[in-house]
Amino acid sequence: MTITYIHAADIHLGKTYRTSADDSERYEDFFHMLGGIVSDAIAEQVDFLLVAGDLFHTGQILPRTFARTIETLQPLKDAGIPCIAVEGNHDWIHRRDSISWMEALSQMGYIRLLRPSRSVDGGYHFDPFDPETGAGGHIEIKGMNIYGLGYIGTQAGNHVSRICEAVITENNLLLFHVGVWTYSPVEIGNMQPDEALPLADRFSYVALGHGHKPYIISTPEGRPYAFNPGAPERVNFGEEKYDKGYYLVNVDGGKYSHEHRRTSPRPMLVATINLDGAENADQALESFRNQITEILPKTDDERRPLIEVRLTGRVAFHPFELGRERLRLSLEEIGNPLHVEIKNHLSLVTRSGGEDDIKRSLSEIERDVLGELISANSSFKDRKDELVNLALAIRDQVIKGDVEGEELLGLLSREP
Ligand SMILES: [Mn+2]
Repeated sequence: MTITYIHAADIHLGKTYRTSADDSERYEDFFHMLGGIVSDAIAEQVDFLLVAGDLFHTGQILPRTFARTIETLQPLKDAGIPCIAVEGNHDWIHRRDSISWMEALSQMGYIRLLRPSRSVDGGYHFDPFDPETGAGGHIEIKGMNIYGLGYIGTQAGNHVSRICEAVITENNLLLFHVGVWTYSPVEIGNMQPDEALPLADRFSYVALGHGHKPYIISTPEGRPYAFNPGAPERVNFGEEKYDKGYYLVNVDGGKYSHEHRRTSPRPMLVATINLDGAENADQALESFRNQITEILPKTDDERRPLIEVRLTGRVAFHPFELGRERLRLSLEEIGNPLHVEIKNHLSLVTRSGGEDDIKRSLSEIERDVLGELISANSSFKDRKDELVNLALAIRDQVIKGDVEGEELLGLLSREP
């Protein structure tokens, strides 16, 4: 018997930029991407579609995000193709109401949300999925046993033996929102390759999600067993060089073959612009414009790019003079970006020259100012560095514009 399925992950529906005027265009990118995968699933007549976590960008989504998700998944539901999903760190962290958006989708039959139950001694149980309640941890399709595990955080590696113990069937597949260290580009939520390896004995295919870059992990004998498709869209800056796509997998008589199908994400550019030696802000701006014009890729992609610019170099004017707004206007004129982030790392050199006169960079000045303000209060004095870092982290999140107020509060309540 032949089984065909699509394995996708990290769709991040609902991501937008609150600081951009054109956020609706970006917001639609992610639905468009999922819609394309749904169309492919129908065209390929797959037996099921896997979403290995982070269907949503945040735990608390807007009602319109829920409505657009239903609309996007409707053709799949109508075609009778099950969408089997687990929760990722983004879907999960803020769940505090009695029912999550993922659970609601599962009850309504748009996804089959798999989640194990736990016994008091920490054991895992994968109860059969019940379409009536939309809950369960295990589902069987055409003789393939599919198990689902969402995000269990940094302890994932310690749980592998208990997960394997809970599975007594043959011909198994595991959906698991976790990264495997060194392969995964993210730093949190990974396990070590040797911790993951026992999964290879129990599961023919481990469908990973979490890191937005594709990778495949093999046993020491060279059998690939764990697959991470990466996010199909470019979610964050830093993903501009990753291959983007999902896996189309075919199982024929127990033999697996996979293809990483490329998707077409929005153009993204991260540019470092060196303004070293600029005498004044006008000269720096001209150099900035010339360099950006050079760097911008010549493409026939109609979609407006996402651009992050890092300014570096020592200049003879105060870095504040080259204001964000001037840079932004120039960028808009040259590159017509949908969204821009500017990081100013310029440092000031005074006229007299010499090493002693190199003034600190903008980020050092920021740290000094914040440090003075914070240590002015004697009860904060001992925690100056920690609180400066926290203030800067919150500032960065606010500028990025895609975090909830609640998530920002979470940063504040974090243990030191
Ligand atoms: Mn993700």
